[in-house]
Amino acid sequence: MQISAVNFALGATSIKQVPKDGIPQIAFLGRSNAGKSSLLNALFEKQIVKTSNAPGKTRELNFFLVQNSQNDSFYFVDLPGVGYAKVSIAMRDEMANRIKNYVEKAHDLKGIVYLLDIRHGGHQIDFETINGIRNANIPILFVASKADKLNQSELAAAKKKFKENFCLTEPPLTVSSKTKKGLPELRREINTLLSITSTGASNA
Ligand SMILES: Nc1nc2c(ncn2[C@@H]2O[C@H](COP(=O)(O)OP(=O)(O)OP(=O)(O)O)[C@@H](O)[C@H]2O)c(=O)[nH]1
Ligand SMILES: [Mg+2]
Repeated sequence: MQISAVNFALGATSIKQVPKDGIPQIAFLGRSNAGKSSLLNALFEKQIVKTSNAPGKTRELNFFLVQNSQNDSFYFVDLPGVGYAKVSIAMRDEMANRIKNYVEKAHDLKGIVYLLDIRHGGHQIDFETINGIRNANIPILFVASKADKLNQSELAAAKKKFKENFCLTEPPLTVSSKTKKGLPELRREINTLLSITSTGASNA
């Protein structure tokens, strides 16, 4: 997918505000600070999504309307990070509910890019969230982020562990928003997700 235009469309705080215009949606999910917003900026090749050193930056379901070079339209959705501890329990529950409702009810959601920091093998909240997505039959593309933080041998070991932990058939894609490593492969995999019409999964 070569992106020719991107515009912020809306920030949704409830399922009622999620677009129902038939345009396919790809959502980016993962723990807070995993690098979702940074990855979107890297894919968009412009700094349109807010990122932060402080986890918990993204609170709304942020919809970006994207056009590719063939003039097809899609939404890329920047979701709040799951399991962020430093907000009130009420706020954390509300964000978890927003995500759950979206995953279970959004008609045009074609797939979820699930991001994990390559240095972490996965936390309880990742396993719980991934089970929920699998139960909702939404295809998942597993992506290990911040690949620039490890050397080659550490990367190989981390990919193997990641594959085992999440019972994947293939190792995850590894990407870095900083060095742009893995972005061409990610674009290709997103294309594949968009072309899946029945339920199924990419590397899940
Ligand atoms: N070295 C390195 N740092 C990264 C990379 N991607 C993101 N970061 C850093 O990680 C921090 C969090 O990035 P965000 O993109 O805001 O993470 P997020 O998943 O959107 O976080 P929430 O909005 O809290 O859920 C920021 O300090 C980024 O600069 C990467 O590929 N390499
Ligand atoms: Mg974010």
